[in-house]
Amino acid sequence: MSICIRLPATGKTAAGGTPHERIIIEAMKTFTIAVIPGDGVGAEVVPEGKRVLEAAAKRHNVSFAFQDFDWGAAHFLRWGRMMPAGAIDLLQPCDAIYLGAVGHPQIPDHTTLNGLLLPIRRAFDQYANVRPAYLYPGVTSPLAGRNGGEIDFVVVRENTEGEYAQVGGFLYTHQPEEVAIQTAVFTHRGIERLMRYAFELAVKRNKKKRVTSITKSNAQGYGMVLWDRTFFEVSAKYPDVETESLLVDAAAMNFVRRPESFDVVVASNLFGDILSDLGAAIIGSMGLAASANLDPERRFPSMFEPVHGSAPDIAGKGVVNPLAAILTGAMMLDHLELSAAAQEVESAVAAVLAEGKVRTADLGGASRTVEVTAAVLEKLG
Ligand code: GGG
Repeated sequence: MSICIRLPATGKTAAGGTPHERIIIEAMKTFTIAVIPGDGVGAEVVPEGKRVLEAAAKRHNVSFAFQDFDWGAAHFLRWGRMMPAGAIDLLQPCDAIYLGAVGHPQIPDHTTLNGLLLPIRRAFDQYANVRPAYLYPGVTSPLAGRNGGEIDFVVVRENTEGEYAQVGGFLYTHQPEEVAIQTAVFTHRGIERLMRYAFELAVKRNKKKRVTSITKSNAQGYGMVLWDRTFFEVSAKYPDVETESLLVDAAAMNFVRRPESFDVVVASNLFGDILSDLGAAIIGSMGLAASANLDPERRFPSMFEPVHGSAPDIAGKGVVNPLAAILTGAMMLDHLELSAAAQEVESAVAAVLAEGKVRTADLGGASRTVEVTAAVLEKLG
């Protein structure tokens, strides 16, 4: 069994008597990272991400103590649970969690998701799911006439309540009159803190300074009405940030028709999940979509995962694109306040994509997973 141990922070130790003998030892800061490769291609992309993280850390005099947890579908098939009963306690002391993917053809998707991913997001109050959509120079968007850098927005998805609250149940199970009730839960506290995060992000990005709120209040007259009201309430505190409120259906159209107009897009759990996949598609590949499940208050470890799933159709073949996991690692570096290292990883990925020589099949190439990582490591220097 692995255990996360929080290691001491950076310190300086002075030793020796004479100035000649006095050696200043910089104790290297070590971050403990819980690693859950999970299922399918998760087990292939996570080792690649770790290699890049280690190389980036070395350049900045920090290190990572990775604690691997073999949870996921294989654990479920053996023990009947995606992760053990005390899993949350084991993860809690870690500085961050690095996750691959969950999902297995022999296990219902609601079992895998509700057995691992969703409970971790909720237990650690990772209420902001941040999913950037950036069209890298050298990558072809399926949208005609879009050049590198022209699509550049971030979907901020509510991550602990809304349509994923798991409130409901079945009546008359497996009978012709069966009823399933699935209740969405929207709280003012939950929406307000997410909206504040989205507005702060628009200010920090300092690009278009625009927040687009995704709603469906024309049809959903309670939860989405509270959503809209809270959006306008928070927006009043940010007079320098432009606002827009779009019905989710109109937003889906506009992701295709005018993606360049978006900066920060704030959405409920379900709408954010769907729109961020569309975001991944228009930037050229799901294999480039990174994400962070953040507890912005840093009370608990945040979790970093590529947006893609376990992709059983290509798992085990060594051909999956590792760049989503690598860019996810860069988001983790940024969260750990290693922003220079994060920037270097991002630039290395951008350089590989701009060059266009090494790329996996999802981007029209024939390179293998490890070749892409090698190219990123070479650019990293
Ligand atoms: N990268 C983690 C993973 O396997 N995601 C697949 C998935 O379906 N996620 C749903 C969600 O993000 O709520």
